[in-house]
Amino acid sequence: MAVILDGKSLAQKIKDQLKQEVEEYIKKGLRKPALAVILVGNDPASEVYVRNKRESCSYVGINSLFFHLSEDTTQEELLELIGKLNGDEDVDGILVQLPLPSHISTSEIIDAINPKKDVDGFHPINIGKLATGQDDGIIPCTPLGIWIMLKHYKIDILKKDVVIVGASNIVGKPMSLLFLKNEDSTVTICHRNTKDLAKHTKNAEILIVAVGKPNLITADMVKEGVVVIDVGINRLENGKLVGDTDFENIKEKASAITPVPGGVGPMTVASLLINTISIYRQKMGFSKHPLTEV
Ligand code: L34
Repeated sequence: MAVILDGKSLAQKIKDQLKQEVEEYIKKGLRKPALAVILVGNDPASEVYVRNKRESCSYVGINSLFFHLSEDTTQEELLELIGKLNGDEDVDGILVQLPLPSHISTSEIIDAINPKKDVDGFHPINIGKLATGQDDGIIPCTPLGIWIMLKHYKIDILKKDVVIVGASNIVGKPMSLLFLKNEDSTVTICHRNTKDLAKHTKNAEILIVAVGKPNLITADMVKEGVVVIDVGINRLENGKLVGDTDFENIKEKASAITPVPGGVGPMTVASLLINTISIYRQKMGFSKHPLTEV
């Protein structure tokens, strides 16, 4: 039976640690760290994620400034807001929750965020730094959260065969760059045009799945002892939340697996807090946050 990688309780531990840390800054007479959160439209899943993020900010003592814009906001209006926040000394991080409505260009919006305030680490400068091993960039929250979880559970990645299913800019690609960073692991990335998905997943010692399809990965597609990180969050018609993998059957075969909910999701939120505080620390003249060390 697999060890269940409990992202929820690990995220809570991290939040408790960050809360203490922020109290120390306040005692020193510094202002609170501040994160601007922009949500365009009313996607119900995005509303849940943004609510979780803002509640977590408030718990640790990060000031979250919330900009909830209507679905018909123009790209120009959004760019204008980002420009203002870029220039605001008291705003440490800027987060634009994705996906954006289709009339707005996601890449033009991400490009407009000051890379130093890009808490999501999606800006080409930050992705480029991650790709070239420059340590002063910002690492995207989901990959960072997964990384911290693997370290916490002492899951060795050195020389492992890692298979990532899903090649998105926000999870699959940056995740692969993290595993490649010190030539730790051998990484395979699968995507919608992969010819024989099972051939690759059966080879995985660490399997990361970030697609958004319930039951995409079944027990026959993994090998005994695999570590499974399920990034998918799918709401079924009966309201149940499931990942991309057949948790019940795979847990009999895997050595470790993340649950959904309570796995990667809370770690993404915890990493957002870490990145915000790390930016703030650098601004205040401290070193970058130790939890961002990879
Ligand atoms: N800009 N957009 C930007 N940054 C991000 O880092 C994200 N992501 C993804 C979607 N869009 C983004 C998130 O915030 C996914 N994501 C995210 C955040 C939080 C949770 C899941 C995904 C989360 O809290 N999950 C809970 C359950 C939530 C529920 O009840 O629906 C969990 O336990 O998995």
